[in-house]
Amino acid sequence: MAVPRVVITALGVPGAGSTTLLHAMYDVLSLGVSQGQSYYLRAESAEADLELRRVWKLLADEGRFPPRRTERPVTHTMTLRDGRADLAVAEWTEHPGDGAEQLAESDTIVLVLDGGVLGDPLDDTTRVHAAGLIGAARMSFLLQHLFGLRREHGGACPSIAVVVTKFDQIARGPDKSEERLIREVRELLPLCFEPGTHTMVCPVRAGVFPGAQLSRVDPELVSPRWVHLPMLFAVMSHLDRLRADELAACREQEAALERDERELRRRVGKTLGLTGLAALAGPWQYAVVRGGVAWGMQAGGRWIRGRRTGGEDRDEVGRTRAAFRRVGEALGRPGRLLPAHRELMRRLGEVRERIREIDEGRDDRSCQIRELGEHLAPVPIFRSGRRREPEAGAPSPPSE
Ligand SMILES: Nc1nc2c(ncn2[C@@H]2O[C@H](COP(=O)(O)OP(=O)(O)OP(=O)(O)O)[C@@H](O)[C@H]2O)c(=O)[nH]1
Ligand SMILES: [Mg+2]
Repeated sequence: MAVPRVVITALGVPGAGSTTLLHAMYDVLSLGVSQGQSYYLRAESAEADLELRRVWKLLADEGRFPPRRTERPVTHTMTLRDGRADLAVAEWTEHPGDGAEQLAESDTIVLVLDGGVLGDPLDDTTRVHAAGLIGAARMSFLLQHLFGLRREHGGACPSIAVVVTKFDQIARGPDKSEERLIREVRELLPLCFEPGTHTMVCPVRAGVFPGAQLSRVDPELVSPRWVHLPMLFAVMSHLDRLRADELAACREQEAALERDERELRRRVGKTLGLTGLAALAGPWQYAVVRGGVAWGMQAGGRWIRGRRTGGEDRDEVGRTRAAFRRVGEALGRPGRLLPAHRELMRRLGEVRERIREIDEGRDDRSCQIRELGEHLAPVPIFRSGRRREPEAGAPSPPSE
């Protein structure tokens, strides 16, 4: 199976923390994360790896944040691997949010919200201000545009990772901050929770710093948290979509094979209504003898040619009747049907087994989705606005 490509677009106002997130994510995942299944990220070339790492090292070693106002859009191509194989090739683009067309191909949209703006609980007045600062209106416009395009041309909506950066700046009050953030996000970006959406809300941080717009910090304070989860979510939601697509294709194939099988039965049934039938060797499945002419029928039920027999031969009439009976009996028992029918039933059996495998989550892709889901258990994921229940034994949210 070809390694799937996942197109990821990160949108955020200048200063929201997109570039820091990207480099922190690469650093964490290029080293690898391990908990049950392990995951590793690899840039497409040694030079690209060096560049991604260099920017992060500036922060981790010298306390200097990446250069601001990154030239955008800029795309990084990386391969995500689990312990066994390549899972997906991810194209991660930092997008300025000014050209809606470029977004159309995205499988996942990462909405980067500046956590420095969401630090304190919002009320009706401050919410309007915060919505302006995080660029909520533009994000909603772009999402509506995208959803509209997908509805028009068919296809699933891209999944959405709402990433709240600078989690170290989020005030910890009596109200649990993660729950408050989720409520806030739902009010600021309700479109992310509409029917048909698949959305993660993920607070991240590069470290615990004394401010939200510093250019230099003490490198000792660098301690990235959950920065790799948006990438794992993007790949998981893409695999999930491929799984749904394969299931739909299998169901279509099953319906088509069932139609063919009914048609074959109908034709055979009609043939049996004629005067006589003889089982023939060679490419023919069986033949009808009528008026001294034997007609052969090939796999798939197409008449192929007629051949003269030696007229009314008593023995042949006897053999024809016996074959007629045998085919009639066989029709009631799928295991012993005509070869063409047997082949149809074999393919139908294969397709039905694949459907069962996917339905019961026994196929490779379902296993990969489950394993990625285990890593994502600490953050809330919503389908059409409904929160996924955390997996049993999931780690608890960060407590600092
Ligand atoms: N407290 C805190 N500040 C952060 C964190 N991540 C980023 N910042 C601050 O946010 C600033 C902007 O981060 P960038 O990653 O450059 O943001 P950007 O979205 O790429 O910004 P532009 O390239 O200008 O569009 C940084 O210079 C830091 O001051 C974090 O985890 N915690
Ligand atoms: Mg930047």
